Amino acid sequence: MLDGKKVLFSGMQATGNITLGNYMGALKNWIDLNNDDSYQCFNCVVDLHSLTVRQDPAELRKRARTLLSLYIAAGLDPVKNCIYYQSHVSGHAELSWILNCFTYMGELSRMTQFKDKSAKHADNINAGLFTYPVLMAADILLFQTDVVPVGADQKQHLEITRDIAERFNGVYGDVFTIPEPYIGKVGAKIMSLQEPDKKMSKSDENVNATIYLMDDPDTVIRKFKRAVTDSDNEIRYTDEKPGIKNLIDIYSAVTNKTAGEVEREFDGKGYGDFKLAVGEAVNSVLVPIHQRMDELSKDKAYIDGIIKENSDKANYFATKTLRKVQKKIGLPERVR
Ligand code: ATP
Ligand code: LTN
Repeated sequence: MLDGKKVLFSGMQATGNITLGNYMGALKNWIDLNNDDSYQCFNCVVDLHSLTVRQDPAELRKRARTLLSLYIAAGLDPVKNCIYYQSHVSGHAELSWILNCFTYMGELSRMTQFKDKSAKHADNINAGLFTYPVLMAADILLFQTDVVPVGADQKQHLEITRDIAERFNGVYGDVFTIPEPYIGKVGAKIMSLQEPDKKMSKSDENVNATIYLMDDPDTVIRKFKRAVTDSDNEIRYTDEKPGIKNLIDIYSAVTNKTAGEVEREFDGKGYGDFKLAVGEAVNSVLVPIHQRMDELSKDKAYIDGIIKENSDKANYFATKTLRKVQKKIGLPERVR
């Protein structure tokens, strides 16, 4: 708790272009949860995590700034929310080192994301890729976080975060708040438009598989028209029709309608009509974000101000937890 409010923490990597999956599984929930004012929110651009895959320096810097602006363009209020870069708060890396010493090799080697990413980047299986979940645990525990809104693929990382925190608290008393994941009911796992049994991913080589948040309206419509479905032309929410199920999920997430309501709305209509409706619904969300991004790109001073103010704020809270941890484990106190 912070100032009587629950703490919400979440982050996104500054790697690749943000997708509709990132928006529906994560960003949208950050915005919705903050609307009722009952949370103190920290929304981080986890640029240190991005380093686990080789990055072009100029590109990484640009993407990190675009992502931070996108948080605001999508509707996060930079006054209510602490929107900042992970690399501007050194406590993340410091706590991560300490937590590394409370994490077992065995538990890290069970992480499916590590297995997937090391298969994908076989030429660069670095130690950072392996300890990635420990840095994520540090992000979360540094702010005494109560709730972490993420997509379904991050559930395992939340579990290890809780295990590390409980292990630490077991030795030193109640130092860390034990966080809960928040995984939305709709949109927690948006699938590829081309291979609907695979998660929609930033790094998919087939650009038609992924809707990027910055795709223009015509591209969005074209990608939905080409989405892989099946041949029976019936709009029904079932695991046997993964392509249509995914499109219903996307439509539900945008319109707040249930799967049943969507089935009834499109009863008797064909896939062509439905795909067009999904594309138009998605565009109704994306177009205002594009307009706001355009405005923000012209206001460098405004974004700079947010970066400065929020990193000071995040540093203040992070340092509080870090000092407590350092004291508990026996590191020498600072002399003033
Ligand atoms: P990659 O696709 O390259 O593996 P990523 O998009 O999963 O990267 P992040 O940017 O760190 O990696 O993800 C940010 C957030 O978006 C996380 O909370 C994650 O769970 C969520 N997310 C990512 N893809 C999807 C998806 N297809 N559906 C729902 N949520 C998603
Ligand atoms: N691993 C996350 C990104 C991430 C994160 C966090 C999410 C890093 N630190 C802390 C929530 C809270 C991913 O989505 N790939």
